[in-house]
Amino acid sequence: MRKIFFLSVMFVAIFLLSACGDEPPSNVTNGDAGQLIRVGFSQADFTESDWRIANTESMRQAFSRENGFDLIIVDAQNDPNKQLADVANLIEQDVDYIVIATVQEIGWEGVLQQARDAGIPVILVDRTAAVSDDLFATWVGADFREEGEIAVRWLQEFKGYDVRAVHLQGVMGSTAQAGRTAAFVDGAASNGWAIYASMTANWDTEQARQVMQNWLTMFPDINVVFAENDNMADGAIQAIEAAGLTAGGYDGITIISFDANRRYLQLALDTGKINFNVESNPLHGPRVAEIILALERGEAVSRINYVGGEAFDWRYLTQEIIDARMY
Ligand code: GYE
Repeated sequence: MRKIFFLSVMFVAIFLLSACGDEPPSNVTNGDAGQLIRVGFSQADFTESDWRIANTESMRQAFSRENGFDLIIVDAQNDPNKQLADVANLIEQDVDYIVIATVQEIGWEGVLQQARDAGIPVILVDRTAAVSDDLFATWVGADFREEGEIAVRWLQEFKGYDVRAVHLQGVMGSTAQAGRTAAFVDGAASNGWAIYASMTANWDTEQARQVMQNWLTMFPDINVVFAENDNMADGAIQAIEAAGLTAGGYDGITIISFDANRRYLQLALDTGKINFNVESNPLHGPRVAEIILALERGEAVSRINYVGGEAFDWRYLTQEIIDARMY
């Protein structure tokens, strides 16, 4: 059970822990030093968010030559079609393994069948793909619907039935967006909450700021922002303050966010501007490297590897908690 830093003991959120453990192993090294394992990693977008930057760095560190890997990383730049072409190119390069953080879940049947026909195992990381189980070896990621449900349970506790929300969504069709959105929409329906508007801001701060600026003119009585990542929460806060309003705390517009990047937890501790933040741990590198080495040894790996997380209520954050975090 992971530590949950908010008030009520009722909210005991037990994330499904992965077969790889919830903390990444300290070091993962390919025992066969003479033979580098060639890994092609298709990343959704190098720069889309703090989370993504931490994720890419974690993969680079885990798949180092010192650890016995030869890593090729390609950046899909959040373009689903480019990502399909990137993966097809990795197949042509005949790498030993392909790792994919999908931009979108759909459209993967063809290229993953090519990988299977080429005998290249595919590991899905962070986001998954809407394909039959035989087209990938395993998926390592968070239970995004569970993340959203944790936020909903906290909002019930904090705001009761008086929720007049707007909803900033991630890239539409990505696994994280789909899970968090589903939880919030269902939670709003069962609690009778109002969601005045939902729109994607593609995980991006500036896009979120512009969308929120418009919403503040359309809906003067907004009291909650449900932002599906920290960078969009940041943009919403900027728009709220530019309008002369207050973000966060007990009296401002309640801000809910996801990812729990260190700098946004610090913002919450210092200012209270993010009320509740659900972690989605990005440090998948060692977990995926451990899985590849297990496959190299001919070991079976579980198909689904959920990675746990924590959740942070601004009222109970401390500098010690923040300083102890890995990203
Ligand atoms: O919330 C966002 C990133 O898939 C969990 O993608 C990831 C999401 C994360 O860009 O910041």
